Amino acid sequence: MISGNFAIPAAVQLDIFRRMALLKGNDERARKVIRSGRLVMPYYSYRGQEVIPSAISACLTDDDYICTIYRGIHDMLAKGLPLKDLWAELAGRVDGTCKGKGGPMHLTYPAKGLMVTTGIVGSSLPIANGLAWSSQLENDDRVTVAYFGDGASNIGAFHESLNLASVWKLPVIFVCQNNRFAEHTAYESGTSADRIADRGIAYSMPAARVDGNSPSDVYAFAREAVERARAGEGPTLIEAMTFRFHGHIFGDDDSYMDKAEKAAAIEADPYPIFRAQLIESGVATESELAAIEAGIETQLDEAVDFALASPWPEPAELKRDVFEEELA
Ligand SMILES: Cc1ncc(C[n+]2csc(CCOP(=O)(O)OP(=O)(O)O)c2C)c(N)n1
Repeated sequence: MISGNFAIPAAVQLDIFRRMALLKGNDERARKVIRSGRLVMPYYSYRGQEVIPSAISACLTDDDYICTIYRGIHDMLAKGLPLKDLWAELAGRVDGTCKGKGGPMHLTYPAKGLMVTTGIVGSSLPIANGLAWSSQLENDDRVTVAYFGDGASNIGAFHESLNLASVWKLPVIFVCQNNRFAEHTAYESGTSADRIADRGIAYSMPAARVDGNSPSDVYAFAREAVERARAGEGPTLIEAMTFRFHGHIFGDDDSYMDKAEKAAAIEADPYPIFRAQLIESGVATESELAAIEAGIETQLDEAVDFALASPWPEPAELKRDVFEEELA
């Protein structure tokens, strides 16, 4: 596992913290709103995994692309999905990113390079390859990140995508968020490799397992990967070790998760640890960080109210933007 205290500039640390605070606040709000009965939706909590997209997004520009999965609201938000557009889509309203037709599992926002959220396990990778191939052909300097879980690394599309990306030297970064579970199946019960990063060797690409709780480790390795991709040197596989604090989906009975392992992971929650580090190292004061968090709560209040006041789509909306030729 790549780890260590890579020094990253104070401004970047604060940038990563802002993204993490947004992600954590949003997840807590989503679960609260569902519990209140104001909104009904399928919800896959990403709580515990905030560091990974926060540190990676700090290496990307708005023009770079990402593809992610149903448990990917954190990936989208970290790269700039506006909260109001997100919440209107969660609520299935016309002001949502997909005009209310996508819902929480199908978010898209091309203005920030957020190209697809998919519910088909493993399918973020071949789509990312397609985007990266278009960047290679257009020579547009964009990098594409494909996010996926550890379970997805056992799907054929993972292997086919790594192979082709390596042969064609595509500007793509494959980021596995190894949260130790695929739905209700523990890692060891479904995955032959001790480390998913080892699978990169079979496809001749740089690969590493990194501590997904360490903003500096994720940032350092992702930056190298982005530089390699932009220089035309091809793909990278990153396996970021993390833990899913909640069950697979909201309402899931998580009795299949080892209680001691879960308690230890929550005890090692990277958010309060990073927050304390920023204060100790003088990057920010307690009141500055509290102001960031309070600002996020206000934005969330506004986003939820905006979403629930937004109109429902009209029936005619069902056919719009679905087929190449609009039906009468
Ligand atoms: C092709 C396919 N097979 C099975 C499923 C059912 N399914 C939904 S989530 C999931 C587990 C995926 O786990 P992982 O890739 O580790 O992602 P995580 O949910 O942990 O983020 C499965 C098997 C699916 N959606 N798509």
